[in-house]
Amino acid sequence: MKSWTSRPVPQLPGKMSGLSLFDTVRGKAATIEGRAVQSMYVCGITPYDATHMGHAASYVAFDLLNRAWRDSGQTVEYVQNVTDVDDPLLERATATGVDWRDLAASQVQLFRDDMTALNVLPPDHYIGAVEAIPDIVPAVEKLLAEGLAYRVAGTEGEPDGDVYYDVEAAGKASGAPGAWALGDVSGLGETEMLELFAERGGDPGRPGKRQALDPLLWRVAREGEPSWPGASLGDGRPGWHIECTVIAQKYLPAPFTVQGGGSDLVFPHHEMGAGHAYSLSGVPLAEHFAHAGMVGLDGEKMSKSKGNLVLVSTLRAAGEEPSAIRLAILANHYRSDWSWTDEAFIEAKQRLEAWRAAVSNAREGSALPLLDAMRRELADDLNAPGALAAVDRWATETESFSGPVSTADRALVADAINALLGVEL
Ligand code: 5CA
Ligand code: ZN
Repeated sequence: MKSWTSRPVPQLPGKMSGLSLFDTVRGKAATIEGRAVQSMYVCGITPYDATHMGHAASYVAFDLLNRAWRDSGQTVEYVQNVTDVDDPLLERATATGVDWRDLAASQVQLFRDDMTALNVLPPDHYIGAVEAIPDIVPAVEKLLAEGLAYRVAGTEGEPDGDVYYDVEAAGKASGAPGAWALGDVSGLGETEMLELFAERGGDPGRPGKRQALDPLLWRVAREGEPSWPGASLGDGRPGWHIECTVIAQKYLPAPFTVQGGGSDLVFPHHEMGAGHAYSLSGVPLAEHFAHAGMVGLDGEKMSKSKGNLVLVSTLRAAGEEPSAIRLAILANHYRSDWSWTDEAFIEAKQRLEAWRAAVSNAREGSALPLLDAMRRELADDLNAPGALAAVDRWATETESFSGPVSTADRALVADAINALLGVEL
């Protein structure tokens, strides 16, 4: 699938060092080992509605990581998917009388436009679930052949042959160091897992499953639903977790450095993906799992199904500056849960104006210490609010400065804010 185009990242003198990132599996910050090439998979959108501030915040979070790695002199291989066939997409298309393909295509384009506007660096591979089906089919066949997946018999209204992942068999089969067993990624107990599984696309009550938590790998064709050739599986469409696993394994090394997404993906999505990957390859999917907090509106999680959305595209259409939207997001630590408010957006706009005014008054020698301070904050688990506070302090000092303006410092401060925070002044 076509990705989007990024604006150039300015080169800065020196580099960031000693990056640490909170790792969900370890439950604490981990030092990310330096290497020439880092690799990252960030879960993409399900394109049935426009990008809301929650999605945007999750992509801005991992964009900070991308930028931190680049600033450390490392190359980044970045892959993102689009869940361009899934129940919510098909349901929305039916409800609105739009062809599901047209709905997906239009929302993906809107997402690309939003990401470009927000200066989020694009993935090197942007892969739709549909285009990955030829790679997913043999992966599911392999799991079946190894006894880590099974077919469920049809019941009234459901045809024969849906394929499920056997979490218990997979957990027992691994056993080696670094191997996966259910709960390793999320650290959750069974009761919590069951609740979340039902909430987040799982079907714990499906008759014929060996375990309530076994996730779907392949859904055989149903009347009125799109389907693709599945070789020995029969026509059908893929489950959600196997989609991301297969795409990540195809385009990234094993294990890759960071698997990212919002915290609502910890379970079951990243848990099951880690299991699928280990079952398929015998090595872990990723070295680290990192998750962004949930963004709400008026205290409730922002979600397409609740309809309480603040859309990036609506704000853009109203003439709001993408740099201000980005600053409003960055005022919150990526791991915290927070709510979008008009007041905070007004503050972000004021901050942008204050920074612009300060940059045009930059004092000689003031830029390098600021760059150091920003790098220190961002190397510490991507502490964007800390980096913003460093620029605020610099801006306050600069405001009262009345000597000659340094063009070199002016350019370096603007470049640092652009390269590290993705905010264009
Ligand atoms: N297509 C799947 C991932 S493979 C999916 O979850 N799509 S999504 O459109 O629902 O979400 C896209 C990304 O935005 C995910 O990382 C998700 O965790 C994140 N996200 C969704 N809602 C919020 C929210 N309210 N706050 C923060 N992040 C969110
Ligand atoms: Zn995913």
